[in-house]
Amino acid sequence: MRKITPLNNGWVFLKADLSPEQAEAYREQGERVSLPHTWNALDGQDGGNNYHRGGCWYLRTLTAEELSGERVFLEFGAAAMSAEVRYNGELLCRHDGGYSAFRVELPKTGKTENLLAVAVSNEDNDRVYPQKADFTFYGGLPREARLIAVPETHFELVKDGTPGIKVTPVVDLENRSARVKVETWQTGGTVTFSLNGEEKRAASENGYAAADFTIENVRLWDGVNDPFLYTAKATLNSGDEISARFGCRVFGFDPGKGFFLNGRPYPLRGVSRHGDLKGKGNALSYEDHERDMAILRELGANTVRLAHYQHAQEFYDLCDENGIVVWAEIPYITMHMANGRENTLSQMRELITQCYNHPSIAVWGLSNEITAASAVTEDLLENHRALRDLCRRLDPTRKTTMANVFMLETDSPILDVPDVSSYNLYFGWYLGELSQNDEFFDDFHKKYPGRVVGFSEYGADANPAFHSSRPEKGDYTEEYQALYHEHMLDMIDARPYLWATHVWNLFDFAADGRDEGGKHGENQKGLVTIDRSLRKDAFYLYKAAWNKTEPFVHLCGKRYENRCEEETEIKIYSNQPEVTLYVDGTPVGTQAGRRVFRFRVPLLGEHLIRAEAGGVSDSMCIRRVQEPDGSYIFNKAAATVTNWFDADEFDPAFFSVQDTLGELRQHPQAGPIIETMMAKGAAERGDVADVVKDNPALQRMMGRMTMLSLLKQSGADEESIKQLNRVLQGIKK
Ligand code: GCB
Repeated sequence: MRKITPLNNGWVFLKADLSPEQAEAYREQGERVSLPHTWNALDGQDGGNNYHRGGCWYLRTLTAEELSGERVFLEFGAAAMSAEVRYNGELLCRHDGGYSAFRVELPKTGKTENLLAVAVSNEDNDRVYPQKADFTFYGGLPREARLIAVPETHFELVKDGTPGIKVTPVVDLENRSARVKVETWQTGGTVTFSLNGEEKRAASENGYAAADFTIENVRLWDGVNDPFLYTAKATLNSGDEISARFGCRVFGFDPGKGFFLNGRPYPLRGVSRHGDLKGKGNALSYEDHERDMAILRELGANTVRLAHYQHAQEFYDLCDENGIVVWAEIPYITMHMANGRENTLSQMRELITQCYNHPSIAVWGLSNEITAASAVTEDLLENHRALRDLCRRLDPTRKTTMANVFMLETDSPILDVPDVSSYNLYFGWYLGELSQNDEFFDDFHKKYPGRVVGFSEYGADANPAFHSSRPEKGDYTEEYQALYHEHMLDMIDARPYLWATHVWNLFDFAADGRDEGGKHGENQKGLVTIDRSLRKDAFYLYKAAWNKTEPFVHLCGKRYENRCEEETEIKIYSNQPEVTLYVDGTPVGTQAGRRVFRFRVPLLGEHLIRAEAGGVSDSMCIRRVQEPDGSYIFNKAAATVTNWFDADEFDPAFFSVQDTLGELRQHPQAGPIIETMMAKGAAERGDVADVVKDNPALQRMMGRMTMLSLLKQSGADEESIKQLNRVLQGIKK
């Protein structure tokens, strides 16, 4: 029998980069903590990009009682980012990579008290990913730790954090049967395998044993419809026993028709998730994971991209149980490091070894936006090929993919590396117009009809404190985020060949380097806030599209109470075919439609608005005010610029900031003015501007943006915009 002893309590934490001797000496002065723990729960979420990145120590005494058993192994669910484990002063192991599990055997000492001292560091370096990315690199022991005591003859525990058992089902859809291979690794002995009421025995040979089973009338793991799980068990005559849940399913990819589950089209439509939470960092409890899954289910998504690293096993388990198809990946992100190849390979080995049995996982992600801050060099290509080949060797049953940054040219050789492609596009948020997303995929699909392509990221930041009746890109309003996603949903609906689409992101998450949209240290592209307390309007748009089980109706703009207009738009999201609107108790109209319902309502004073659909209702209170409510506006300078242009203060026969960069550049007089200005801007913006400058795709795209929107995006103030406009108004078209 195995004995599992949780080691979550009784740790001492020292927030200092000490020598092992010092750590032991200062032990009494440390802080008492329990796991999961991160030292960046607060400073990693408050902005300023100044959270503690360095070495710290965790110490704990292991008693003879805890250590009882023939062979005892220590397990960490994760140690972020690098760790050295010492036991009674002796170095037992090192581990690089902050998101995967690892185990090490504890030598027998015979002592009643044994000191476990773990040095953990999230200090920056040029070897271990991630080093450059848009999220906080929390340091600590953010998952559980355990002791696993096993008999002398036992299943493998150490190699790449393996569960010791590997289950490979091959499904024959026509005959409704599955052949299942169960493999184990152990120190010796005879293994008894059991599955679906059948038992088979195999002697361990060179530490390996396997058995084949056939399941007739197999019940499929059928996504959200019926995520049925089987269990395979392996027992050694010594009494050591392990098991793995698995599912029988067939994933398919078609360049023209998208994703298939069990032989039928099953468009993957969902969201990405980062594993952190307000005030807790990435030290999440099981209840936190469960709540995230409940929100994902409420939304009605059938897929999740678990970005940008290996998530907790509990969450993959929840995906298995709930039928959510998963994109799993390693943190090979943003910037390729010449010294990082070994680490990408070890993180991928661990991801696949530890997650292989999860039926929910469909693809292994090689990297994310790796060319955002790196050129496509031979070294980078080789690194990707090595990763892909490793994936194929360890898991020939699954496809590889990668998330490309939008400025990567579609004929780049890197697109040939993974089995299926995917792009992250932010047209309509960082750059460009919404319709450029549509065009991008149309062009890609036309040019590469044989390539499977997906949409791995898209999103727009929204701070639910900000509102506008005339939402626009860059204003951080809840209304612009909603409009943005309305466009994207339609765009995606019209392109069923997209094998998967993932909203960036289900939740706001910590990115300590960010300071924007009225929040410090947060990326606000979530459909739900980082504390999970508030679902933004856009959340309900997706719920209207995806949730087929729970009738609901949602009034948008609940937080936009004070409105300075004679007539206002009342927008409703619902998964019902018909919606009725009531103002102050009186029905004002019924509309048939799909997802989005819009009504115009005169605003006289304070009004109680209620929407009813399919037996459910939602209500809110809004009121007419004389002056715009300043607390709703984030970028006050940009807001006045818009008003100023509304007054038509320009002569269309002459150039203005309303013209596109492309048009202005072509004119002999306007062109040089704009070039000088852009060069100055680029010099101030460093790296990113350099990438933009050298990228023809980006240049083409920017050429189609108006000067005004480029200026606003770069944060130009009202006076400089007016100044340029005055100059341009002096140049005849
Ligand atoms: C991306 C990255 C993601 C960022 C996101 C953003 O493309 O892959 O990590 O958080 O953009 O919000 O800018």
